[in-house]
Amino acid sequence: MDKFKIIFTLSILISIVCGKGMLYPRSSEGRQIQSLDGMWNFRIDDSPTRNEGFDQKWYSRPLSITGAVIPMAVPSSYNDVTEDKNIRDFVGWAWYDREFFVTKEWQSRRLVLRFDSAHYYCIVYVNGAEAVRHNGGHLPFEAEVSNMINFDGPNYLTVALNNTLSPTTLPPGTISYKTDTSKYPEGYFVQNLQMDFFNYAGIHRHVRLYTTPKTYIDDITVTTTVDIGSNVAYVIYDIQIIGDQAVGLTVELLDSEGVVIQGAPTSNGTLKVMNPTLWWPYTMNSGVPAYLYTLKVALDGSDIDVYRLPVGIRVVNVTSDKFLINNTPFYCHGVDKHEDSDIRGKGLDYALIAKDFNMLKWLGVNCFRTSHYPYAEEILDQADQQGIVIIDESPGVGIKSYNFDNQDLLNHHLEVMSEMYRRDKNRPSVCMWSVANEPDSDSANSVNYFKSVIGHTRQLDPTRPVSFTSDRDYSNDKCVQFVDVIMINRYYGWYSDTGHPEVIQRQVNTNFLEWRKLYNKPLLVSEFGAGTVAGLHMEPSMAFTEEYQIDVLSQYHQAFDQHIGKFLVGELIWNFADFMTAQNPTRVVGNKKGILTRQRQPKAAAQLVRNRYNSMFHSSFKRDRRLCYL
Ligand code: GCB
Repeated sequence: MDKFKIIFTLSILISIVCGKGMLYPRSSEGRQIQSLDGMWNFRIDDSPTRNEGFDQKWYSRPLSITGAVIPMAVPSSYNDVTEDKNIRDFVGWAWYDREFFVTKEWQSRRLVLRFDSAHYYCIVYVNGAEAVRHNGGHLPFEAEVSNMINFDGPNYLTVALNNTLSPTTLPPGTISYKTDTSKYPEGYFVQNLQMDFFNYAGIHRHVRLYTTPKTYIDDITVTTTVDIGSNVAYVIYDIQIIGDQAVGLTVELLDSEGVVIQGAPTSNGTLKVMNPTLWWPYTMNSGVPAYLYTLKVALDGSDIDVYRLPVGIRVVNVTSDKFLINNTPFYCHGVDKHEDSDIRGKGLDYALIAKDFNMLKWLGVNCFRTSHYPYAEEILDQADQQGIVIIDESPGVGIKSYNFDNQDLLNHHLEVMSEMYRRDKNRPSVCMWSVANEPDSDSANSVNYFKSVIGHTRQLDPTRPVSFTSDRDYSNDKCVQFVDVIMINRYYGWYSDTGHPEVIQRQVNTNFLEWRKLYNKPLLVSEFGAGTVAGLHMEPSMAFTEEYQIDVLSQYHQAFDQHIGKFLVGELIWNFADFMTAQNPTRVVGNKKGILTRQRQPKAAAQLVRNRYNSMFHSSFKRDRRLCYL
């Protein structure tokens, strides 16, 4: 067992993140993409040392030669794909491999291998040699593999993936070694989680090989400003090129019909846009919400690189009592979500993404938080295109007071915020960063930790507000002082006063006013809800029935209505849908606070929410019509 511990710790120390940019792979005149998704070979290393894979160098030969393999879908979590409890609840190294071929036409190209996310700690081998390793799920990593590819025969891609959560991972966790042999077998250990969702593991998103020319566009950063009064916007861009720095380039801004409206020949600058069509949440503009321009960057020469980046022109500001998008007050009527569904766990699924966005629109949701980790880029694409505001949350969930003094954890958290910013910085839908969920923000040692994480995030991105969600009280939270918008998670009528929804309004009002007395900042309720088993009914209501969820939510709604337009800037229901958790006596095959089932069918409360949210934005169209159009 010691060996297992040592391997994991060493791996973390030598983790690397390659490259500066992390542009989403897009094919173009200069770039091609080969998907490596599909059915891979798979095996868990449940040997007594949990280290047989490295001892026997499983990466040096096809996995099927060193032992038995089963087929495993990529992308998907591996946990719920089989009937094997050992695989579902596995902790340690899981191994994947597959064969692939590369056309000789790509021999002169730069080849990049990109994983959009693999949870949690990942080492990637190409033809037996290490290509890249990455520490953390939910975020992409890539490596140039041009010199590792065999163009004359098969290539092997092997992945070793460890899902162990430790005091230096995000989310943090611990392993308990059960040494009492009167109760547990030799070598028994369990993973302790500090969060309320199943620790799904696997290659969760796309795996792709893509090409670029040798001189290539490594990164593009775009910010936008809007001068509402004079009907002018500015697109400020900065392009990083790697390779021949003398190469010329053309930058063009195209409207949604592909017409060039502005251009420049420099790698950084400002494009002035007269009469801009702004990016709006769909609830703030019934005409053309979520309008996207395209920034087309093309390098000169015979072997050109071309990259097209969607750009939404919008500006976000926060005052002492308002959240402003394009200088217009935005009220977030939304939900918290999870990447979670039957069979695939946290694996990317286009049908699920389409269904979820249809459901979000059906409910009238205009905003969601990526609780409790950054979601797939394909999900954020839909938010950009459909005009849904995103509060982009890091995997910093459940950080306890005993974690704050761990310098390695803090360093990792700073790195994760940098990776998140690098990935999502150009997205108009991302309107706020949430650096953590429900940390022990009342402990003295949380102060320096959050001063540092929030300060770092603000330094990376001065254009978006930064926050975290607090479940502490106004009287003892020590870190809300650093945020731009106060986000609080509240469970009156559920974790306290269970069965008494009649006290919710009073408690919400008292609490809001206390926060307001202390801080002159806008307030957003980032969680409230009640556990509800679909199909369970009782009148009068009781906890866990569909009637009780309605009673609880409507009490919150009535309380919120007294503060909308004052300092309350949003409400997020916990949760959009039921989701899987670890087994625990307070969870009945998962967390049931969804207003939808895990299969995305509405519980009775979904109708209540649908009526409320739809009427909110239909009336806001009338109220704000003048402001919504320039
Ligand atoms: C919370 C957490 C969320 C849990 C939820 C609950 O405060 O932020 O992760 O799932 O409560 O249902 O207990």
